[in-house]
Amino acid sequence: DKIIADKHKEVHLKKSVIPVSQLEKSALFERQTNSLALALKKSKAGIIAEHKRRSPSKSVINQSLNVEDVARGYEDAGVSGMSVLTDGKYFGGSLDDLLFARASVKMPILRKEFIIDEYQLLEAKAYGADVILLIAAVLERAQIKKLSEFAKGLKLDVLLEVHNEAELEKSIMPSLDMLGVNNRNLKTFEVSTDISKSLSERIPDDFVKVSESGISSVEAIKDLKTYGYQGFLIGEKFMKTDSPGKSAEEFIK
Ligand code: IGP
Repeated sequence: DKIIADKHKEVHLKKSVIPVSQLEKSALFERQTNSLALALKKSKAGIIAEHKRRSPSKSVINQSLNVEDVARGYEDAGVSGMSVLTDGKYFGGSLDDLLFARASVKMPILRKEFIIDEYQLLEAKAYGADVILLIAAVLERAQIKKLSEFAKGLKLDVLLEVHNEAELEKSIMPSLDMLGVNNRNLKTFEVSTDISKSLSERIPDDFVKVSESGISSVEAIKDLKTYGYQGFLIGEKFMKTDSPGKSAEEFIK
C-alpha cells in the first residue's frame, strides 16, 4: 500500500546519496551485536519497550521527550530490549533516533521499520541496531527468505511479524529468531490479544514468541505467558506518560 510505495521511493533516493560502501565503512558496522532472542529467553519479564512519538492510529503520543532519556529510562527499569521507530513520515522517527539510543544504552535495540530492501538492513547495522523487523503482511515468502538470510549474515536477530494464520504458515523458516504476533489489525487498527492466543499453538517451539501491541497491563502479560509468549512489545502504554522508564518499572519483576 501507500507506506510501502513511499519506502521504495525513500530507499531508491537514499542509495544514491549514501552508497552501500559508505554504510559498510561506518564505525558501528563492526560492532558486535547483542541478541534480543537470547535476552528474552533469560528474562522473566520479557519486556521490549518502544520509542514511538506518534502513529497513524493515534496521531500524537509524545513529542516532547528526548530519545536518549527514554532509552536510559527503559534500561534502568530493566527491560530486555528497546524498539526504535525509524520511519519519519508516519511515526515521526528517524535513523538518528536509533543512533542516539545506541549511544545511550547497551541493551539490544530493534530497528522498527517497514523493511523491503537489503539496503535498510545495512542501514540498521550502520546505525547500531541488533534486531530487525520483517512484516509478513507486506512481504512475499521469497522476500522474507532473502531479507532474513541477509540479516543473519550481518549477525542481526530477525523478528517476523504476523497477524493471521496465512501469514504465519507462509513465513516459517530457519532464518527467523522470533515470531511476533501483532494484536493490532493494520487495516482496521482494532486491537485484541486474542490474536496472540489463537495463533500461539501454531508457532513452532524453536522460535521465541513475542506478542505485540495493545498490551497495557501486567495481567494481560501473565495470561499471554500461559500461551508460551516470552516477549511483550509495548509502546503507547509507556510513551504516553512523562516518564516511560518509570511506567515500565511495574512490568519488571
Ligand atoms: C507497539 P503499542 O500498542 O504498545 O504502542 O504497540 C508496537 O507493537 C507497534 O508500534 C507496532 C508497529 C508495527 C508499528 C507493531 N508492529 C509495525 C509500526 C510497524
